[in-house]
Amino acid sequence: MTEFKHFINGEYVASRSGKTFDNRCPVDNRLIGQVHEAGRDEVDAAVKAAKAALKGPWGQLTQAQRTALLHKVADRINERFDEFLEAECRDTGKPYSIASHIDIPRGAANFTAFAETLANHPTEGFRLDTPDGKGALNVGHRTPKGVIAVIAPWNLPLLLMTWKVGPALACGNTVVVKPSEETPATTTLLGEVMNECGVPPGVFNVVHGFGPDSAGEFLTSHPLVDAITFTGETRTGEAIMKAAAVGLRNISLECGGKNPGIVFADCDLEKAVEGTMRSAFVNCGQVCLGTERVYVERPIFDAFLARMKEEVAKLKLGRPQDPQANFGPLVSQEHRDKVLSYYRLAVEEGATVEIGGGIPDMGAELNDGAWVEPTIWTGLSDDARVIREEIFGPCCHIRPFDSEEEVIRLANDTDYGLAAAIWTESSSRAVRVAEQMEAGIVWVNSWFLRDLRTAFGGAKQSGIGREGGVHGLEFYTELKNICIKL
Ligand code: NAD
Ligand code: 6OD
Repeated sequence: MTEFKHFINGEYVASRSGKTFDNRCPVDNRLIGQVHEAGRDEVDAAVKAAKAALKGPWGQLTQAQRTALLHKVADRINERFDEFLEAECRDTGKPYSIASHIDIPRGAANFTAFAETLANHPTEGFRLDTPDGKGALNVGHRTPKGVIAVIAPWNLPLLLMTWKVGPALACGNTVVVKPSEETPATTTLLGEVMNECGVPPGVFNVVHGFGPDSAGEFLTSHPLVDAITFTGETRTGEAIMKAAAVGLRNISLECGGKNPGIVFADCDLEKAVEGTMRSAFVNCGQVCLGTERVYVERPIFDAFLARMKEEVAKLKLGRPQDPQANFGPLVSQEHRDKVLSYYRLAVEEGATVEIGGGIPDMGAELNDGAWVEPTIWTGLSDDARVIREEIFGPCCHIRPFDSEEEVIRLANDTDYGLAAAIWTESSSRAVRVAEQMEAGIVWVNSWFLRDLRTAFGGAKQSGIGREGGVHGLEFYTELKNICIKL
């Protein structure tokens, strides 16, 4: 059993109140750890340590020194790869085969990519004509925003936390991270790495706990926090936005999605099936960019559905360590209850269950885990709740369409606007349709193909702001204009 403590000012500390909560493994629901729950005192200590560190040795580092330090952090994560992998898979139940390709390498790459991008970003300059003919020079100068609160979710714990900590530190800020209550392990482990690499105390802090009336709320409402970056549900984003309004703190919100996949009859069918399988079922469907609504042009509808069912039947459920396994449990019993409630609702709303729809029999040792069957539905109406609400599970609805105009309307008929995937061999159609998607990210003949230099974020209720590449600079730095009269 592991004890997860807060990481404040370079040291692991217990909650003064002694309050802890259980950490369970979703593979079999066994108790694997006790997590200390931060009260206002621990959050206050973490924020004050982060504030003080801005003025300490961290604040004196040159950009080159910071870049070198962040490379060291990435290298150390890679050196301790197996520990991170084991910790992440124990918390989430996801297969090693997935976490070793996605979660851990990206968890490290987030430090190097942003250190390099930001180190090589030019500043803006304008020469202004003045009446005396001598002119003036305007120079943009960026400074760190200050203390950044990072509120992270459980689906890709290390990846999505470092996706924010990487650019925050690259820009010279300090951070207080609140990982999800479901997945405390890799964020806690990162504290050790920071110390091993010589990152000064107070630069990276971690407080554990829940959202409302717990660490999340105490952190986002702390007056010394200068900006809040959040990934999670849209409703939580609304609560955080309200907290940030006090003191006019900046926010970056990466929230939910109900993403469409559009499969045109002129696609490469096998590519479309392979990509849609990943977008609906990888990480047990717990990816914000995942496809829960699939629209298929009528001439290939039957063939596409048949191939998807064949591929779903081949998914291999199993323990994280099983090299053959490519499908794990959901993150928790609580999330399973939510996903299963949608499985029941789909039937009540008139869906045909094409495959799945229930709980698999995993055998005596695993039956207490948060397992659900990968599921495909057809036959729902466009206003069904299952079509409109984010489920965040391994399931999708497949519906035929007859024209480009119709499918664009259907794809955009949602409160969300995170991502879309388009499958077609016609490049002009791909561009035409992509340009009309009301979404922050559109993939053509691919899905979750990431280039960290690009803008990432959602439209409509999927979020506010863009991170990635230099786009994060707007959030993670304060831009000052210096005007020099010549
Ligand atoms: P969640 O909103 O329940 O929790 C996210 C984090 O917010 C957790 O650390 C939680 O403790 C904290 N939190 C909850 N209430 C809070 C409050 N009032 N104040 C401060 N903190 C609070 O989300 P989740 O269930 O962990 O993650 C799944 C959701 O995240 C899905 O909706 C998914 O689409 C979304 N998501 C979005 C992206 C993206 O990039 N757009 C990426 C991953 C996940
Ligand atoms: O790849 C990323 O940078 C990113 N933010 C992915 C988000 C995945 C959502 O579950």
